[in-house]
Amino acid sequence: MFSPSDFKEKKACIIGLGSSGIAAARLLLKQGFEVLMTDSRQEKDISSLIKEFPQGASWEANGPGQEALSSGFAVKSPGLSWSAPLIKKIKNAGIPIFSEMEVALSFSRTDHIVAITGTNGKTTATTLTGDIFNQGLAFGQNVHVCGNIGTPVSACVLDANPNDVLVIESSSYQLEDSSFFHPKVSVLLNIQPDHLDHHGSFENYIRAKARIFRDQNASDFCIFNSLNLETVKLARECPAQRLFFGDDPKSSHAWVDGGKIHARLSLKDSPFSFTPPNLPGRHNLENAMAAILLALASGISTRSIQKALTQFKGVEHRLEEAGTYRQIRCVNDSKATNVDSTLVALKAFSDIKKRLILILGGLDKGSPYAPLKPFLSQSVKAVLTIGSAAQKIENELDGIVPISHCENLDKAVERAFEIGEPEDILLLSPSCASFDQFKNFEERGKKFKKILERYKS
Ligand code: UMA
Repeated sequence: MFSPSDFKEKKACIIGLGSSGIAAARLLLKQGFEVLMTDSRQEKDISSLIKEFPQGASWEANGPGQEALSSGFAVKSPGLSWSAPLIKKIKNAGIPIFSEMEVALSFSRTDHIVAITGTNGKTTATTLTGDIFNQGLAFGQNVHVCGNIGTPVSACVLDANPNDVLVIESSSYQLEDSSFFHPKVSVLLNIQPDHLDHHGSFENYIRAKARIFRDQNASDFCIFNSLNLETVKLARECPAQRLFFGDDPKSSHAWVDGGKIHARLSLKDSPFSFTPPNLPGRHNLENAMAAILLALASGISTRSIQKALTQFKGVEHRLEEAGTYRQIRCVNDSKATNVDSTLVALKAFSDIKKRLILILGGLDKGSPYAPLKPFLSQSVKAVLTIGSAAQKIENELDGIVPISHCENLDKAVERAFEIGEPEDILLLSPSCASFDQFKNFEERGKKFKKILERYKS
């Protein structure tokens, strides 16, 4: 466990010059540490970032150099694998390595921490949780939403006063690295195989996820999805009070019935009833059930919870309603960078028979596209392929639905409006990374929305 006093006067080596590394460097400089930032990339690949480096920190490319290997401790960015040569060399030099999140939290003045993890849905559940806290906190109290969602914990931890709440979206990478992490309320939304290249095996990925509750105690809460086998199995080893969302009112703390979410902290209690956010899909009900239980366990009033649920419009690029153009409803799910995420989207539209026009493609991630087949034949009238994965997708999905090869988003949208009819749904849910044609999935989603504007009638 990282304790700043153990490393006073020691030089900090920040590993990885992404957003986490830069924020951690800034935080440690403010705390009076000498800071060196290292990255395995060449200098030419870092030059555009230099303007973001905090004043007072030294840095090196092509690391680790001698200076890095003589540091007192190191801070690891979450995306770096423990098998990366950069990490291995620093570890082999006997330098203790801590995660960015753990180092950041060692400077926290608040212990009001809630954390959300899961393979899918964590950004939506985290955003909704932040909104609920914003509605429900007392005057003068603030909520800081951070972590995997995009703002590193290091970037906001010093802004949090002792009464404030940190709502942390926690990825398996951040959890794997944390030797100590103690949220008062945690959520395990679901676990499906993901990031196996990083973790080495599904078992390692599950062990990383389990760290969300490992350091909790009996006065804390952990929320599980009773319909997800892996989270149910993990619940057995959880030291906190366990709350389950599911579909059985007898054994669940939250469930859906008659269009309402019913939730309670004890199976003996009568439930409170809430109207869920107006968003498509069972997964969004699960995200809402988790956020409601988290809020009840944190003492937020039912009135504030309902207000936030009513106002919640979802998260940009996650099944985001992108408008209706020429009577075709358009949905931006650019965040779907893997097949599982596209499956979640297709399940959300499973009652739409043959009315979906689906844009697939981008940079292939090595997984098969075959799991999409049953949903394609049920709901999809045409697939439009883009990007470098197009050919692979066309080969694997051949014969299921008509496929048009469109190369890029512009052409795909153009084709969609050629073949689309009133009440069809155009869904961008690519199953692929975006890096072959875009900076990231956000840029891809924004481009999609921009192109759609041309079709205003
Ligand atoms: N690097 C090396 N050598 C290597 C590999 C990487 O030097 O062998 C360097 C890279 O050159 C780069 C840095 O390490 O400079 C990258 O660090 P990073 O990958 O941790 O990226 P950050 O910008 O710090 O972003 C991270 C999270 N990224 C990952 O976990 C991959 C962001 O989650 C998160 O928002 C951010 O911290 C703030 O907490 C993104 C993500 O994709 C959204 N997360 C995964 C997911 O959601 O599936 C887990």
